[in-house]
Amino acid sequence: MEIKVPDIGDFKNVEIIEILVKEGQTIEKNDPLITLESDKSSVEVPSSFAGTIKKLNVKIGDKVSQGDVIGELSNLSQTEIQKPKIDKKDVVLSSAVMSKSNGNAAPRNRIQIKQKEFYGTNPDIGDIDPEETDEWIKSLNSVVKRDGADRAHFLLSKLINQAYVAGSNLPFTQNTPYINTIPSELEVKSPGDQNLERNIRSLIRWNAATMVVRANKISPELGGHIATFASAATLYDVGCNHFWRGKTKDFLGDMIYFQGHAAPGMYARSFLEGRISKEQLENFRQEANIRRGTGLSSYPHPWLMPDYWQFPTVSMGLGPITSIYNARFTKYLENRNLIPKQNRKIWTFLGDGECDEPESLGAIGLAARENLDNLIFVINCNLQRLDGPVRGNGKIIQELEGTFRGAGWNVLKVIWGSYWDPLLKADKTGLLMKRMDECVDGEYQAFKAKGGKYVREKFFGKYPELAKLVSNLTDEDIWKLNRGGHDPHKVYAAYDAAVKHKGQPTVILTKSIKGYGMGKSGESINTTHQQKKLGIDDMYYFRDRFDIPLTDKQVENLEFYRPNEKSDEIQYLKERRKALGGYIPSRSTNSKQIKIKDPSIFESSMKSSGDRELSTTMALVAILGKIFRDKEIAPKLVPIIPDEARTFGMEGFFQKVGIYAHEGQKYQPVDSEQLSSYREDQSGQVLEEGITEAGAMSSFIAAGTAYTNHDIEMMPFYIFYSMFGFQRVMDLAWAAGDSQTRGFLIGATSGRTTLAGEGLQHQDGQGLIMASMIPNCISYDPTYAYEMATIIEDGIKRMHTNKENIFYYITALNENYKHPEIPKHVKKEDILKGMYLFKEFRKKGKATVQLFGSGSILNETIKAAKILSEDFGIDSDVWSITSYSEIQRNGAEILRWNQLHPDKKPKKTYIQKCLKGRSGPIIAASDYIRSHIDQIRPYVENSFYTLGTDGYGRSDTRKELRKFFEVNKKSIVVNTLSALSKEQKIASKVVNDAIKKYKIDPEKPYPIKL
Ligand SMILES: Cc1ncc(C[n+]2csc(CCOP(=O)(O)OP(=O)(O)O)c2C)c(N)n1
Ligand SMILES: [Mg+2]
Repeated sequence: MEIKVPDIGDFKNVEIIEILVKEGQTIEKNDPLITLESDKSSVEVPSSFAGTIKKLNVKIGDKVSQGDVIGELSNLSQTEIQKPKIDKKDVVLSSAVMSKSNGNAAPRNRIQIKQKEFYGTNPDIGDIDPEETDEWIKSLNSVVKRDGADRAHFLLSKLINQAYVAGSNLPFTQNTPYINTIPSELEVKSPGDQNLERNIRSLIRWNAATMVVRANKISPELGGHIATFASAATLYDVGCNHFWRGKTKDFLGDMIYFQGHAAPGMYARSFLEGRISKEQLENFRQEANIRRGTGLSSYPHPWLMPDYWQFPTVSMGLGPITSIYNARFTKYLENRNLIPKQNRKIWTFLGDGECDEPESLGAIGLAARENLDNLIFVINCNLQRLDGPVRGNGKIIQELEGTFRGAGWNVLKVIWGSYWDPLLKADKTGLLMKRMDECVDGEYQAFKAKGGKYVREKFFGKYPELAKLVSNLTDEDIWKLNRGGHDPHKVYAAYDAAVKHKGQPTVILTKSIKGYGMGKSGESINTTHQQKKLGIDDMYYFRDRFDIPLTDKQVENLEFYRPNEKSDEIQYLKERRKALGGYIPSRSTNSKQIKIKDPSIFESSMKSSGDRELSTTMALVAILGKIFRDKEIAPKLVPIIPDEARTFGMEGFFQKVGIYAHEGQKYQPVDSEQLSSYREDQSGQVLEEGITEAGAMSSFIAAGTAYTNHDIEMMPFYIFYSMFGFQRVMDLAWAAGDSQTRGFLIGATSGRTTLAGEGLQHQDGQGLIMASMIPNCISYDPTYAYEMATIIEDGIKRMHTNKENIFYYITALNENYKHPEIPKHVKKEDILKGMYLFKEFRKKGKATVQLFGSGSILNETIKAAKILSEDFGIDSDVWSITSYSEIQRNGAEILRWNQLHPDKKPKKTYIQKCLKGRSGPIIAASDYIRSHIDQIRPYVENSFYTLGTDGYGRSDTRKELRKFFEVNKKSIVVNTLSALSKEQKIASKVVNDAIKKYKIDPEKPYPIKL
């Protein structure tokens, strides 16, 4: 049977660049036969059948189009490539209002409320017929009692739909009343020993606060937070005692994103557990000048405490977005059968103020869409942020409820503590719920700052019925009416419901008091967030309130308290963690290294491309294609693309390895006949993120830390439009470094003059500088395929074989040109060190210069060298600068050593070694701004001239842009001549003549001003 070229889209006469099979070879269905390359991408053509290749009709270099015969296959098995089958049942129909498939519908698997005692109905002043209202409510109550909440929901949906059909414009609300979601009678009770747990919690509170106060006694510069953990202690305590499972040999562990500035609480617990010493507590926030490992980092930083913290969360918003993508990546690994399905959970703690960060809520839609029931957000709504109330005039819990329900999450509100239950039950007027609903957060904050008498007057006093309801309570009783976030029973019940919930992510909205227990100087007041010193009276109050067994003297000495090892508290604490699989937080790794078995896969990139013109992006895609052929390593590759696969010529991956989609593909793609058809698959490999750089970066972090979070080494390649990389998501890139992420960031279409038509907001002249600011990010700006291949091969070895905690930023270009073979004299290690001699243009000329070029501008430099040699008789050495930042890092390190060792023989920097004995001024040109090049200036001994693309980009052709920014061959020539004339090697007239000849306007303003 004939094998034909399938539909390859709009391309005709495409060149065959590889033949991957031989005559006589037996192949499987889908094995790649040949690789085709257009001017934008290369794509493998797979076989539609299994069989033996009888004959091949084509050779490398042939040009083919759809339908051309590639060869013949015999011994067929008749299985054709499976087109995705569409099961009609799976097709999502556009949903009617409140239908099940709508994210706004009631959450699935909601608790069945059968026997709920109803709080009183809510009288409404605007009600024109309260009797009728009452009848409806009674009917509803009886439906709930008889047939359950689902039936009630069904009837309500029907009624609402009917109202729409009848033409009513119903106001939309996402809110439920301002009460707990789980009715008290349905709460699952904690099996824990409540007294012991309270004691433990109190000790943790004490040690956490004392740690901060002590540090600030040493030096007020050190800072720290007391109020945040004080408001969240119960939330962490219940999780640690009952829910969060550590990593064991058989279980990969739950993952907890702790709220960054609540870190003192985790240290205080670890102290009781015996994992953190008193000395360490005393060294909170003092890490720099003491033995590594004895200081405690201010916030969760895996870089600083690599065996302890897993997730850097303190920059607000990063925890939420990265945890969502980590939860998704966990499902990705499970669905691809790379890790076992163990019903692991990802818990993320957020502040309510933090929810104003776009990153916090920006990806919650994805969590719902992907049915991430492994994800639980806990938002500690203490109603305050740093300066004041989060929503003084509104209610943050209600606002967040609406947002999350609207996005399709399961929402559990934990507003009121158990002391409120009898009051809610006793109130038959509905006024209590009404009052709860109508009070705004600014008022709630004041209630807790001003005491029980104030609450009686201002809250209950508004309605005589409510005042009566609490008439037998003392002011102190009223003051004790607790909030849900401080009630371990309520918190336990919500956590229990959350871990059992299926099909949706859950958010738990807890109400708490900022600075809980800090007394008059902290509790619920606006300045509490920055309170890091407590006066002695506050410390006494704290001790008494939480029954800490310390004498006045010990309190004055700010002593920590850890009960005897054999005490019930310590035993209980340890036993709980043992039962749950070990201590948390804890960071470890048991991943197996990845090794490229066959290094020859990089060899073809070392060869000349002949007459073929290609971009470094294409070279990269070809390298990835080859890695995909290594059966062992291929599954570990994670291509991450934010909707630019076609721009980068990567659409071939769609068919080849599929796009990850947890529901598979429920539709026949519009381009299903084509080779690069859009194929979604439950075990797909590509993460096609859509237009979210922050999301894609979060996926990069998730994949690049899989070695620790999932004990499996994965190789992310996140490819993006370079301008929308660091510039857009720098803080996430910084967090990637802190997280010790391993992987490749590829800044495609990079350079300010390489991307021609797109203009100011697209042309990147600074991404490389940003990359160089991250200490463990290694960046390169390669020009040729052999450089790209060398860097990637080394990167895989360093990160995934040797397990170095680094990541790469590599620029890739979309400019097509011919690629030479790796020059014989070039050592790969020099490419990696940041510079190597590309070529000498020597004819015993008048003078010699050193020309530096990088990225696409190296080609201009080479052209300039030819002109200098041929037209001006100037010799030059042309250097390919693959990484200014590597040269800089080496230079700074060596210079520092030399400065500190004045009596020793100075060491040589790498650039000094390269330029040894090579004279003449250096003219360095790049597609990046001058300061990118200037970073190596302190380590350069020759006179040094830099040409870069400073200024705003604009649309035009590459040629015009390079002329505009003065980085083309003519500018390089003129600048070289000018440098030589300054050194009196040539006459200034030569320079002036060249300026005229090349029509360069010396009076044109500096481009930065244009
Ligand atoms: C991106 C970012 N901006 C600002 C800060 C500084 N900051 C630390 S805590 C805080 C207030 C936090 O309020 P909230 O989220 O409500 O947390 P709470 O302490 O009340 O639990 C601020 C502004 C930060 N850590 N990250
Ligand atoms: Mg807050």
